[in-house]
Amino acid sequence: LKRVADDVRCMPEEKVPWFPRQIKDLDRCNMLITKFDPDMDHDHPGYNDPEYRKRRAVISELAFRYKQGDTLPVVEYTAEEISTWRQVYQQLRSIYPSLACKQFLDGLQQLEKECGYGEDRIPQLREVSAFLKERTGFQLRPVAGLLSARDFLASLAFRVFQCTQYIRHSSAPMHSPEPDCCHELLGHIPMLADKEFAQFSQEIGLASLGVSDEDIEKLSTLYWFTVEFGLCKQNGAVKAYGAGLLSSYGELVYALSNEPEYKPFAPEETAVQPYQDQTYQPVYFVSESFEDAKMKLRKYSANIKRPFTVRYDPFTCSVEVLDQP
Ligand code: HBI
Ligand code: FE
Repeated sequence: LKRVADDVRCMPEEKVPWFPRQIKDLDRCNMLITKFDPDMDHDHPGYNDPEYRKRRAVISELAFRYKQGDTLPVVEYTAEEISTWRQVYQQLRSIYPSLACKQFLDGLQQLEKECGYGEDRIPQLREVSAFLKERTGFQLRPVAGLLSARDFLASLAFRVFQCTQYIRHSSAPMHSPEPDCCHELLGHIPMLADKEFAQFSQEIGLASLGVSDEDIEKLSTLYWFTVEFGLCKQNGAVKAYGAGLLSSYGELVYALSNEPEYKPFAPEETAVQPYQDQTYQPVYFVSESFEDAKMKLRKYSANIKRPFTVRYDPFTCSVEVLDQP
């Protein structure tokens, strides 16, 4: 059953999908997709490990109980989990300087200096969220796994990043079929500390509020080829800024190897490009800069059909809904 906005002003026969108006409403943006869940997916590396699945259930429970405004739960990671983190951190850290974009390297360096990032411990969401809040106003909330694209994108409109807190199975430290804390903390967080990128992320979120399923699919594809797998030009070289790349040693090297196809980022085309969530991408989109990507996205979003416009009010952390002029 579709949730329908009760007080969005529009033609009587037009039904606008429900969307959050206040940051508190994000407590309702919790629709999980079980596609890569270790309890459901037979190919998940943790499927045959009851201990791992028990651990995941404990950490999921923290996310299920969380309400907007609560202090973020702390997880005491085990020696085995920290060992997995160490392997991922060491391997990726060594290739970042040559392959990651400047904004990412700056963010990571600050996190290492001021937020306890390093190979010896897994950073806690609570301290990372406080760090981001000071830099770009982004904050984290814990989530138990993959969310529906609509709910995930909606939270970005409020500068809230829904962040998993469990770690991948120790048998496969270099690959995870689903987002985990390595992906979030190494891939996403350093980028969310950049003002321009934070704004880009929020604008995708705002563009998604109340749009049709077809437009959600397109925005979700745009998100995929930018925030997750984006490349950008920097001083004449191409660098990675997508979190899916910056949290996967294999795909990061591959993406910048000249083997795949490269296309210039162009939202109309990017939004309908089929993508891969099981293997490496056959094609990557290259932005001229974040500024340029943001401008192009803005132009694209302005053309999405919606019987109203939205504006974010940072003082009340709420979305104002205005009639189309
Ligand atoms: N859910 N927890 C979580 N993390 C993501 O990065 C994520 C998601 N759901 C959908 C999604 N990403 C993207 O594939 C886009 O569809 C928004
Ligand atoms: Fe991600």
